[in-house]
Amino acid sequence: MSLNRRSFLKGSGALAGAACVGVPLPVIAAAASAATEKTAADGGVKYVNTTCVHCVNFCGQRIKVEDGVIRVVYPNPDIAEYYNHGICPKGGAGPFNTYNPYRIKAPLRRTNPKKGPHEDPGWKEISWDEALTEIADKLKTIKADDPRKLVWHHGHGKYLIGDQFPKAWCAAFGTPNVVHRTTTCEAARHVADELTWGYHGFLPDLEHTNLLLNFGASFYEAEQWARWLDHASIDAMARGMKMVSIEPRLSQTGAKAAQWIPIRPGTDAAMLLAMAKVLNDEGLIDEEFLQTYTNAPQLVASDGHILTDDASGEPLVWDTVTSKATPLVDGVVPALKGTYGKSQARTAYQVLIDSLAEATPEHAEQLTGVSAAAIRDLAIEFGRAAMIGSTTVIDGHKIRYRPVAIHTFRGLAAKEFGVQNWRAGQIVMMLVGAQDAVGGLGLHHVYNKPAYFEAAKCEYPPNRVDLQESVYFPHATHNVCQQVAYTLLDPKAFGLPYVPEMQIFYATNRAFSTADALKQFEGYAKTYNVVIDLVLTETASMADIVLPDLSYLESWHFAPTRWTPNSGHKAIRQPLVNAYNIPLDAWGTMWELAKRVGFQKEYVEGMNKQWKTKKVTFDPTKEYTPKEAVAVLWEDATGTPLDYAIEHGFKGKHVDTEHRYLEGVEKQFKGPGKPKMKLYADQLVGSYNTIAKTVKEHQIKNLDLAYYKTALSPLPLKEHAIPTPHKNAEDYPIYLMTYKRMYRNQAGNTALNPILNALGDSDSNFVLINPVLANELGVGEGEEVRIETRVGEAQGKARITEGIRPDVVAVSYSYGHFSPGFPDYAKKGIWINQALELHPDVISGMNSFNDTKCKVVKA
Ligand SMILES: Nc1nc2c(c(=O)[nH]1)N[C@H]1C(S)=C(S)[C@@H](COP(=O)(O)OP(=O)(O)OC[C@H]3O[C@@H](n4cnc5c(=O)[nH]c(N)nc54)[C@H](O)[C@@H]3O)O[C@H]1N2
Ligand SMILES: Nc1nc2c(c(=O)[nH]1)N[C@H]1C(S)=C(S)[C@@H](COP(=O)(O)OP(=O)(O)OC[C@H]3O[C@@H](n4cnc5c(=O)[nH]c(N)nc54)[C@H](O)[C@@H]3O)O[C@H]1N2
Ligand code: SF4
Ligand SMILES: [Mo]
Repeated sequence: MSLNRRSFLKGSGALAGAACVGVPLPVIAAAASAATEKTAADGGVKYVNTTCVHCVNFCGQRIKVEDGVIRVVYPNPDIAEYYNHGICPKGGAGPFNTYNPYRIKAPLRRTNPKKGPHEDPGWKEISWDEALTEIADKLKTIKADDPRKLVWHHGHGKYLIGDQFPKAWCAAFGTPNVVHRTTTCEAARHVADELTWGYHGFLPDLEHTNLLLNFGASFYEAEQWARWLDHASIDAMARGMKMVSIEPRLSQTGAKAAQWIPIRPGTDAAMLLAMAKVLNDEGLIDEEFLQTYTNAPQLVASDGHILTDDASGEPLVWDTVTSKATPLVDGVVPALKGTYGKSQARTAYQVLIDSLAEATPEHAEQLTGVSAAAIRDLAIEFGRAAMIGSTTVIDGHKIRYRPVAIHTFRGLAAKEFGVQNWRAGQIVMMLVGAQDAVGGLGLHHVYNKPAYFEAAKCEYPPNRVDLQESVYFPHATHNVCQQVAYTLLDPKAFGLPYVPEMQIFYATNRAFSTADALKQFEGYAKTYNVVIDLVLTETASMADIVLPDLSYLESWHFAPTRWTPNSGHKAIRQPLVNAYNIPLDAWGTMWELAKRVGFQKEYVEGMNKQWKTKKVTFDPTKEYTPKEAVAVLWEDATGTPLDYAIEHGFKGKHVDTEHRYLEGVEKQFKGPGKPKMKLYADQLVGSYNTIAKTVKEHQIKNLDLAYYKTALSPLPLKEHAIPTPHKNAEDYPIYLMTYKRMYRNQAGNTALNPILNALGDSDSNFVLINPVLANELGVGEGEEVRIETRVGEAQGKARITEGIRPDVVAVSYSYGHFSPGFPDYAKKGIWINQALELHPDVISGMNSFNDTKCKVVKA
C-alpha cells in the first residue's frame, strides 16, 4: 500500500488518537479514505464543511453526520492549500464533548449562599424565563445606578462568537469592563510587538527559513498556529532547515529539532542579550537595516528621551556628511554608533552597545545555565546564516533575504518580564535585518496602530476594574484578566471610583487558569455572578446562576481563522446537531438580555461599529437569529451569499509577493520621512515619567517606582532575566514551570472527554523530574512527590525523564480539576496554578507562569 503525504494527512488527523493505542497511522488513513468514499452515496449521510473552534487553531473540518448523529471528523481537504492539512486528537474527539452527558442542560440557580472553591453550590434547575428575568432585573438595577459595576469576562468565548459582540453589548450597556483572557495567554508577546513595530502577530517565513530558533513555542502540542506550523516546519526541515529548540523542558517540538538547548526558565532575555553582544562584537550586524528602518541612529539624550527637532518635532540623527544633528531626510547619512553634539547624545544603537557591556555569554551562562560556548556558537551560526546584505528576486521583486527566524509563543511571553524577553528576541532579529525579509519573520499589519509608538496615557484613577492602561499596567492593550479579582478585594487601594457588583463569565474558567489561583476565588465571592459554559467548571462553582450554551458543533458563527505567510481565508461554523435541545446559545442569550433590559437598538448599532460592517450591515430595527447575524457578517466580508459558506465552509485567497514582503516593514519604515521600528523603545521612557509624576501627585502607595523604572527600561536588561522569585525565594531551590499537553485544551471541557482520556496516560498528569534530581530526592518513577512554593502546594506522581533540566520540575495544565460538577474521571492529576506565584509583567499586565521557585519532597 502506498499513500502520498497529502492523502495520508487528509485521513490521519481524524483518527490520530487511535494511533496512540497501537494502530499504525497509514492503516487508519487508508480505512478512513475508503470509509468516506463508500458512505458518500449512502442515504441519511451528509458531509458538512465547518470550522473547529474547539481550540484556537480554527481548523477546517469536514464532518460526517449520519441520521442526525455526528460520526467522524475529518480535516477539510480543500483548505489544505490555505491552512491545515490534518487535525488533532482533540478535534477528532470533539463530538464527545458535545455529546458529553455531564453538560449543563438547563439553567441552574445556586441554593448555598456560601461561595468558595470547595463549596457545593447546591444547584437547582430553573426555567430559562426565570433565569433570564432574574439576570435582567439585576442588570436593570445596575444600569440605572452605575453601569460600570458590571464586569463581563470571556476567554474562549472571544472566538466562539467573536469579541465584537461582547464589546458592542457592554458598550451599549454602559460598562468599560469587558475582559478577555489574553494576559493569561500571550499578551506580553503582543505588547512587545506593538512597542517595536506598531502591531502584533508574526510567523516565520518557513518556505525559505534555513535556521529557526524556537524559544518555547510548542507547535506539535499547543500553539495558536500549530496546524500550519506543523506541516510547514516539517516541510522546511525536509528541505534542510535547521530547528534549534531553546526550552527548559524537551517538548514534542524540541524532540523534532536538530538541537535542544535546555535553558533555565525565566532567563531567556539573558541569553538573547548575550547573543546580541556576540553579533555586535563579531560585526555580524545589518548596519543598513538599522540605519534605514529602525531608530538605531536616533540620538538619545542623557535622560533617555530621543532628541527631536525644535521646528518639526522629528527625531534627530547625527548626519555624518554635515556633522550636524538633523532629522533623517534625503541626503543624510546617519551615524549608527557614537556620541555627538554639545549634549553628548548617544545614538540608540550606541546605548544598546553600552548596555550590553556586561552581557557576556559568560554572564548569561550563570543566569541561564546554558554554556557560554553554546551561546556564542549559536549567535555566530545565526549571524552567518542570516546572509546579511543579500537579496533575492521573487516575482520580479528584489527583496531582502535573511533566512533566519526566532519564533516564540508563551515560552518568552508567559513570565514576569515577558515584554522585555520578547523585545530581546526582536532586537536580535533587527540586528541582522530579518523582519519581513524572505526567510525571516513575517510581521502582521505592520504599524497598523501608530498609537503603540506613543507613551501610554497611564490613567489614574483607573476607569476599568482590570486597571488596563492605567498607571499600574500602562501598555496593557489586551486587558488584565487576572487583576479583576485583586481589584475586587480592595477597589479603594487601586483608586477605582466604583465597586463592581456583578460579573458575567462567558466561556472561561478564569479562576482555575491563572497563577496564584485561590486569590481569584476570593475576588469572585464579592459579586453576583452569572456563568455561561458547557460544563460546571470551578468558576461556575462561584456563580449565582449558570446558563447552558450550545457547543461549537451546534451553533452558528462567522468563525475566526488563521492567516499564513501566503494566504488568508474567511470561514463559518455551522450547527450539525443539538444534542440536548438547548434553546439558546450565548449569542441568543445576549440578544435576549439586551432586549429585556432595553438596549437592543444600541447593541445592534454597536455591532456595526465593532465588526466594521460596510456593504451589508445590521439593521437596528430588526430581530436577528444567530444564522441571520452570521449571514450579515459573511456577506459583508466576502461578497458571496451565505449558501456558499454553508456548502464550502470557507473561502480562501493567496496573497501576492508584494503583500507578503513589501507592504509591511519595507513600506512603513524604510528611508527618510517614515516612522522607525523601535530598536530602542523610547515610549517606555515617556510612560515611566508619567507614572512617576502620577504616583507623586496622587500619593499612590501600592506602586514601587524603582521596580517600574527597571521594568519599563527602553532596552531589555539582564534584570529582566531575574524574576522576583528567582531573587527572593531563597529557600526554594528548584525552578517550577508549566506547559500544555496535546490531550487537554484549556481549563474545562476537554477534561471530560472520554476519548482524550483513553490515550495511554492522558487522563492524568505528573511532575517531570530529571534522574539527577530524582536520585537526590530518592524518588522513583511513579512515586508521589510534593511541590511546595511560597503560595501553595501540589502533589502528584513523578515522571522521571532526561527531557528536563535537573534544576527544574514541570507540571502540565488543565489537570486536577475539583469542581463538584465534574465526574471523578475528569478530576485526576495535578492542579499547579494555586502553587504558582503571580508577578505580572507591569508593562503588559501579563500573568507569570514560569517564574516560580519551589521545594520538591518525596511525599
Ligand atoms: N498552568 C498553566 N496555566 C495556564 C496555561 C498553561 O499553559 N499552564 N495556559 C494559559 C492560557 S494560554 C490560557 S489562554 C488560559 C485559558 O484559560 P481559560 O480562560 O480558563 O480557558 P478558555 O479556553 O478561555 O475557557 C475555557 C472554558 O470555556 C468553556 N467552553 C468551551 N466551549 C464552550 C462553548 O461553546 N460555550 C461556552 N459557553 N463555554 C465553552 C470550557 O468548558 C471552559 O470552561 O489559561 C492559562 N493558564
Ligand atoms: N493541546 C493544546 N493546544 C493548545 C492549547 C491547549 O490548551 N491545549 N491552548 C491554545 C492556547 S490558548 C495557546 S496560548 C497556545 C500556547 O501555545 P504554546 O506557547 O506553544 O504552549 P505552552 O505549553 O503554553 O508554552 C510553550 C512552551 O514554553 C516552554 N517554556 C516554559 N517556560 C519557558 C521559559 O522560561 N523559556 C522558554 N524558552 N520556554 C519555556 C514550555 O515548556 C512549553 O513547551 O496553545 C494553544 N493550543
Ligand atoms: S488543533 Fe484545535 S482547532 Fe484544530 S482540530 Fe484540534 S482542537 Fe480543533
Ligand atoms: Mo492561550
